[in-house]
Amino acid sequence: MERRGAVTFDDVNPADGSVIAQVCAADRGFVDEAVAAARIAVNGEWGAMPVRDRATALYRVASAIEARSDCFVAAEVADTGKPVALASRLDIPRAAANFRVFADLIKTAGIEAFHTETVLNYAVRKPLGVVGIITPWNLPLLLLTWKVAPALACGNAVVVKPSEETPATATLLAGVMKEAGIPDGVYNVVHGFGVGSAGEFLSTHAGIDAITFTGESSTGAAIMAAAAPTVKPVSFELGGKNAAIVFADCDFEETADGLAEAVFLNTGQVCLCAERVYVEQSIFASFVEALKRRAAALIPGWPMDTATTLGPLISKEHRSKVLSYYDLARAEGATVVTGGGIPRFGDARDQGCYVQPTLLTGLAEDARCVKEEIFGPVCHIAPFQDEEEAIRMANDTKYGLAASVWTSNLKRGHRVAQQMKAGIAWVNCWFLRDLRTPFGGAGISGIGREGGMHSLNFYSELNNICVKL
Ligand code: NAD
Ligand code: 6OD
Repeated sequence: MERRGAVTFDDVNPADGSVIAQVCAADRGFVDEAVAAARIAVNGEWGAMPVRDRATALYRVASAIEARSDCFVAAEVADTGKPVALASRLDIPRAAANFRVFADLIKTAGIEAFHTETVLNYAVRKPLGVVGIITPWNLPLLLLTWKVAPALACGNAVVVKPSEETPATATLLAGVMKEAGIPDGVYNVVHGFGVGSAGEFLSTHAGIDAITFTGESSTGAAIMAAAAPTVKPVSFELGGKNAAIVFADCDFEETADGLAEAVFLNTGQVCLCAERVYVEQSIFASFVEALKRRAAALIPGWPMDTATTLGPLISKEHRSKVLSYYDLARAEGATVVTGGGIPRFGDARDQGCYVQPTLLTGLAEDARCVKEEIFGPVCHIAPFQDEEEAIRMANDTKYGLAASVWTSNLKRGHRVAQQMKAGIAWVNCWFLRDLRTPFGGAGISGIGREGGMHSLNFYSELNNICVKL
């Protein structure tokens, strides 16, 4: 169902500040209608559909995304300003993969059973009901489908609220759902903002059975409070201030390449990006130089140019935040190794949201720029003397999302990775994701785990049946 005539807001292309669409903001009544439609779907054909048929429907969704890949890529690039090469390689293929992986998994997911001489206990998996899904702007379709796919696999219906910055691909997905034969009411999109808008209407709604959210830690706290009166289960994937530890025995060039990606991919707007890089003293100076060379090699440009490797930030507001941290870093005594400002193009991109990739050194470990998530193409690089000091500095954070360890000593790789306070710790790699593995954060980086069976368990009601034999 589409609603016209409501309040609208601008969808802005961050590459040049142009307005690319008007988006209808859902009012409370529209959210009510979406939740009601979802309830009918979950209580009807969809909720009752045999698992094999549901999985087949999800495979059709994956194929339909792939068939319309160019359209999804163009929409994602226009909304986010991310390089077309990145959206084509990561965002859109991963969206299709999310549906395939969870379709595979639901078909093969077993149940728990405990059998004694006198009693048989076994669990049955039922849909939770109507799931509210609230997502951010950095990897819009990837992160949305990471939640939609397992929720649908478990027989739920969903009401999704994509970020106000990136409404396009969630909307296109509705067309794909229809094409793929997903019944009406199973996938519903409401657009808008947080407080006093669709985000709040959803998280406080009595007809929503669970909320799954990806975004800032402070937003997670607000949603948790809003969801508390109706006792909704919540799953939160929140912010990070991720550390990388580089030992002198690492493969130098491979590590510098890996770290350049970990710091600058998606203009640093990936929750898993490394914003704190700790380098063993003996290679510190040469490693800083190696990262500086890689920062200089990035190509800021028009997002649809296949040569572009660095797009703009998402919005003017976010750029002001990132630039305020560049200024704060100077005030806190940082050496700006490279960057620290805004690039000039001499064309419409000067109306966009670009910033220079930036490397900082020389900050104290308690500096705000070392403690607070910036979410831009920037990191602070600090030297360490030994393994113990590196682990202590890496773990000195309220966050706990991701970490990476770079060393050719695998024994040390395992040892250090296992001591990281982080939902995921990579050894000699970054952002390699097996979708069946647990994903989530420690500390203020999240609540719960999604991925593989962890997702299926969150999106299901497990009922235990106890039979006296
Ligand atoms: P955000 O928290 O500002 O917004 C995320 C979503 O929440 C948006 O749809 C927004 O409209 C909505 N929202 C905002 N306030 C709300 C409220 N009070 N009630 C209900 N909904 C509300 O985050 P963002 O700026 O879109 O994304 C960047 C943040 O997301 C960073 O902190 C980043 O680390 C985090 N993130 C985390 C992960 C992860 O997997 N852990 C992944 C991506 C992004
Ligand atoms: O790969 C994923 O499943 C995932 N949730 C990635 C999160 C990236 C954060 O920006």
